[in-house]
Amino acid sequence: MRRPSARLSRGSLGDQEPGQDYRGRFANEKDFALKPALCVAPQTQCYSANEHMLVTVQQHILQQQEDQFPAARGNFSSLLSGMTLATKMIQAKIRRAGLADILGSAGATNVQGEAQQKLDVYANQAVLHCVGARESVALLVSEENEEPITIDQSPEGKYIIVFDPLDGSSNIDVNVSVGTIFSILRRPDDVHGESAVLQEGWKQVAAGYVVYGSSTIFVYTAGQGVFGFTLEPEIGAFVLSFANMKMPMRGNTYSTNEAYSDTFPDSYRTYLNNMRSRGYGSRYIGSLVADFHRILLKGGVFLYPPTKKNPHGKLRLLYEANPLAFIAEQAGGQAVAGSQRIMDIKPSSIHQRTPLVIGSREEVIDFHRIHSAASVGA
Ligand code: FDP
Repeated sequence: MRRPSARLSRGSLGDQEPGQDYRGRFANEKDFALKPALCVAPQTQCYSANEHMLVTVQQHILQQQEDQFPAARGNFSSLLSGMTLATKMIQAKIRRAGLADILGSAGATNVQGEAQQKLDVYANQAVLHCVGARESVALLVSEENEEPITIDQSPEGKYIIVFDPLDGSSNIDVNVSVGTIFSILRRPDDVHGESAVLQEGWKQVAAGYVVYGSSTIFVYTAGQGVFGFTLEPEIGAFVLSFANMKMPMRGNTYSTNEAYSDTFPDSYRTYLNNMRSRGYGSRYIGSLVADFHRILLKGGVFLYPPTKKNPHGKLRLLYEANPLAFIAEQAGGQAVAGSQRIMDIKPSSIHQRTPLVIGSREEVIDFHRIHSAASVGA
């Protein structure tokens, strides 16, 4: 793939990105000090878009890096700006669903054996096009492609982008929120191809998602807190709207496909019964990004347990569970698969599935306690 020169101004994140120190830790509670103009709060702060004080995602990344990594070369921020461009293209298509011929099946199945929607195909092409052309990309891994796509095997190819271009795509045709999820890994020296991608989640350099809902929101972490940006349609830019996001320690809802609960392992059923007996409500959209976004803002827990149909869980470790786990932990929450921290799982294949329990810290601790007791008793 031919790439245009994409170097950004000095001060953006390049070789010295954060995100390398998550081994063995559940929650990273580090607060990140931004310049006063951005105003950090101990709790998530909502910004009303004030035209005199707009902070775009690009400005925000540059400002973070200027403070922390003054010698950085800009490759990393260029990657993130490739992602934001792709997601703006995707959201523009989604907003025209029903007007243009973009709803329905594309007539093929993807590597997961799932029917590909036309928008799945478009979203995949948009990310491949926008991110693949950026300098420093070594490999791209998409839910929609069986094999990793090699972009640059030279030492300049430093980063691996792993993504689900359109998550929750079975909801597209019925006007329910969908999303894009991505994770950025550093390519280990002299390692190429699939084995370069098979890294534990704690090695992620950055992760994020976009939820195409009543508004379009971009949420990301580079290991220094979680920040949310709302697409301002008038100017076509993602504008800072949630600074230093923190997930509430508890919520009052759980989110799972209860239709499968008869086939959940006992510990998951015990945990659900426990929450019901404490008066919890249920909220399940069936679009992971949308369900997670609600939990990030309001607290609670999302579960996709092993089921009879999917004994290893349904969700994908590398481009669904890991990026959301990184964001959850950075916001003070947790993410586990049974008794194991999601970000400690060593992947054995790029499309590996995993069970997932993710959400507020206290909720996941409750689950972990019940699950561990069941394992000891078994
Ligand atoms: P979808 O199949 O519509 O793409 O991983 C994909 C996903 O949606 C998640 O977004 C969602 O949380 C989950 O699957 C829904 O699965 P169920 O239909 O089995 O509940």
